[in-house]
Amino acid sequence: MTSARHFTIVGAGLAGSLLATLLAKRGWQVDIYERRGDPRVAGYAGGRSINLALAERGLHALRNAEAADAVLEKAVMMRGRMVHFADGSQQLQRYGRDDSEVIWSVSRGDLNLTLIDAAEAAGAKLHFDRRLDSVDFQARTATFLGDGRSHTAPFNALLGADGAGSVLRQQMNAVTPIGERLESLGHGYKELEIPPRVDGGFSLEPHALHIWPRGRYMCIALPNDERTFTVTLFLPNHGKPGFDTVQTGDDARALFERDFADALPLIPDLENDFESHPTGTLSTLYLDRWSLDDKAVLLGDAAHAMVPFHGQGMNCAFEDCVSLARHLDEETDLATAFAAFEAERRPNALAIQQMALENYLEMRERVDDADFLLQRSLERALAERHPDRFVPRYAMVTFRRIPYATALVRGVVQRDLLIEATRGQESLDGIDWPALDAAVERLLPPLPAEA
Ligand code: FAD
Ligand code: E1W
Repeated sequence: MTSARHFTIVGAGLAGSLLATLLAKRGWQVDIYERRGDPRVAGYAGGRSINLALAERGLHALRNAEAADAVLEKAVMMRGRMVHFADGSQQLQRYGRDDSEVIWSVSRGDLNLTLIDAAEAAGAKLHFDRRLDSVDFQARTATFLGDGRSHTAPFNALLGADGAGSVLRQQMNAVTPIGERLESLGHGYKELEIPPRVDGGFSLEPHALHIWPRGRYMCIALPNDERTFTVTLFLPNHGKPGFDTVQTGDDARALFERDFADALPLIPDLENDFESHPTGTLSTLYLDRWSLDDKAVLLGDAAHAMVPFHGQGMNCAFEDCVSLARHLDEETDLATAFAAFEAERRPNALAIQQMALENYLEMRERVDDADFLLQRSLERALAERHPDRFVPRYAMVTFRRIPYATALVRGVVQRDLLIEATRGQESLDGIDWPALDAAVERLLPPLPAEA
């Protein structure tokens, strides 16, 4: 591909700043417009520490941008989920086989700062306090608002990394319908903080993602490198409990006293956190089309926002960036590159959106269920007997880079095998191993090794 290329990226969030780095490193001209102020000057908008789980797909994309080491320096390793049962007991359920199969808790603000620095160092031109307001696709101009006035800039191609509420998406849809469908989950979330202990240490096991599953709802907590945890309470919008009945700090305390008693003493500002932090909404966004000929393409949450229960929204957005950069390398014209990107990524986005929805049910009501635990123990046994064929779905999503759509299909085959083989069993003693091994070899071709 020629080097006389110019891209205008909308949004310097996680995907936008990584994409800017990847494209600028190819010697292309990149302008990136961000609604918020420069976080290096103003501090990261929001201020609170919010963290995200970074897994292999995201890490691999960061390696591509030579940003992985800087990110891992401040990350906290999470080896498994620590399940906090209603009776107060806890259990660490390892995610992977060993410490090569772990996930990382990273601060959203720090990560964004690192990527903005990387984009600038690679040669991208950053424009802060510039909110995309409208696009004239005919004239190829985009109008941004900021500093109390409007700024119109010509563009060659617009790359939309402006998040779930994408203005670029709305502007594209106004000229050619892109089949937008927003499916609300009917549950929301609230973030709360666990400070360090008085001696400065972590208040909970640091190397785990903590989960308090409670049937229709749950809490999770991820560690921050400054020894705090960010707790996220997920609740239905309506019901008992629900955000319509749990409204005040006192209501929240009563809920925690009843259902999250071991977490309550760790959250000293529960009432204030609950009342002062906004309640987040959760939805899945489906689009029929992500691109508009050679003029614009969407990626990340702007194209496929998902519910957060697999911890893959950012990981998937980062994978989008690597894919788009590769298609721009490989195809000679932009329209073909955008179409090829969309054809590759849309089925995979759909697959992880579905798996993320399924994981909410699994997290909140199944991690403490006996049938489920027996299936998981058979799953571990089969994974050991057939390491190249039987890879648990969670591991395919989290520790591998095979397409999400492949993980979804193989996951269905594996789940059916597990259900069938454990039907009526109380332990693994009665398993017909030769028959099961034969079924695995028949139904699950070996997965290719990953470089
Ligand atoms: P964003 O990060 O939202 O970035 C969009 C950027 O565009 C922002 O900087 C915004 O200011 C800017 N912008 C918006 N509008 C305009 C405009 N009009 N003009 C200019 N700029 C604009 N993912 C994981 O992988 N792991 C997790 O553990 C995880 N946990 C999550 C927990 C919760 C509660 C939620 C809600 C999400 C979680 N996610 C997680 C998902 C993850 O946050 C998103 O998938 C990810 O942020 C998407 O990146 P993005 O760059 O597409 O969008
Ligand atoms: C992860 C917000 C969030 C982020 C996550 C995960 C979960 C539950 C949530 C999925 C998981 C890391 N998960 N954890 N344990 N089993 N599945 O793996 O990111 Cl709610």
